Amino acid sequence: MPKRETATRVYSFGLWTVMNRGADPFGAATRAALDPLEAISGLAAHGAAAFELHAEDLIPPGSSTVERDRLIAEARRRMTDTGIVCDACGSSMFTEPVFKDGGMVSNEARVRRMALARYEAAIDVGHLLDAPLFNIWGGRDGAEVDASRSPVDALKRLRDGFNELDAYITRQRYPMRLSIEPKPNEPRGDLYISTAGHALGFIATLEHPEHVGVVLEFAHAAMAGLNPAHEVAHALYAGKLDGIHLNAQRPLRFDQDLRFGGANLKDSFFVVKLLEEERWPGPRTFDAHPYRTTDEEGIWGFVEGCIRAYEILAEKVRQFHEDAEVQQLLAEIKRWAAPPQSDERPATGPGRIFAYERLDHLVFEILMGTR
Ligand code: XUL
Ligand code: MN
Repeated sequence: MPKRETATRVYSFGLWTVMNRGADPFGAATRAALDPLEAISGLAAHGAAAFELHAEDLIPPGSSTVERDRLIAEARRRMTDTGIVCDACGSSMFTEPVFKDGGMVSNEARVRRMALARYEAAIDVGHLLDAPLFNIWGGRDGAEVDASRSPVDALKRLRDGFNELDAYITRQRYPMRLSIEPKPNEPRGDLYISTAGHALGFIATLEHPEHVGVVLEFAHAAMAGLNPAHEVAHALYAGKLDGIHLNAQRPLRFDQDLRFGGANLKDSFFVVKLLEEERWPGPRTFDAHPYRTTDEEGIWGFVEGCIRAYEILAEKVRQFHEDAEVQQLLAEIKRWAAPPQSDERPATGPGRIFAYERLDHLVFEILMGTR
């Protein structure tokens, strides 16, 4: 397959992806922790032009201001040396016991305050790394016990929280947008902002909806049993796709975060097709975990594998566009979309020209490399 130019496409990884130690709910870590600074340099050396982080990935909670500043200066040095940029920042407060019943939605006012302070501190870190986006995945903002809180009250708390964070960014004059990353469940039984539709509807209720967009993750859509390309389409249509997290996820399972290309061949193709056809300019970010069986060295193969999977699928998209039979079938479909010239009724019986069966099979052949 010919190598395609990558100049205009930025690949990005969450720092947490390569720092992941292979632990799961049933088993302890299987590899040593990668230092965050090494993660930045390693990603740059293996094809990433950008990275995303939780502030805590770089700066352990409880660090002094001096330590924070040292780590930021060191990260910036790595960024200057390699050319890699930071495209988004967030906070991993969801790991901490104090936020066990939520950050912004907690029933305890003091915890909600702490959550906002924690987000604001992380926004500062993002700004110091020149991140244009602060992405919030509220991993604990959900419930198992619906009797504990009205879901409407939870949404009002989220609204107040997002409005406050937006006001903070404006007050600080940071050139930064806010985004919401929806997910249906995990770690909570149910998260309040579950899908693209939930996020877009919620954003419309904020004081400044124009400051806030969405980051959509392939696996999160798949976990909800939705078509990931259709999810992405909703955000694109609304002009609100601020980020994409690519990975893989088999249905009816826990949040697997598999390497992009590790499952969902056809759905992955259609997500790549959509991003490429729409010329979406944002970074292609991977939010996946190397398998638990992968050792420290294997992590970089995982990184290259994610990028290569995207490149191959983008090449398949190009092949789809250049395939004469595919184009002829699409042209036929288009002809029927033209305004009718007569009052002839649409035929409904057999013989209808929509050759979807063939079109779908051609996609299969292209993906299999048999065409
Ligand atoms: C969790 C998830 C997070 C966010 C960042 O499923 O996707 O890693 O992307 O907090
Ligand atoms: Mn994600």
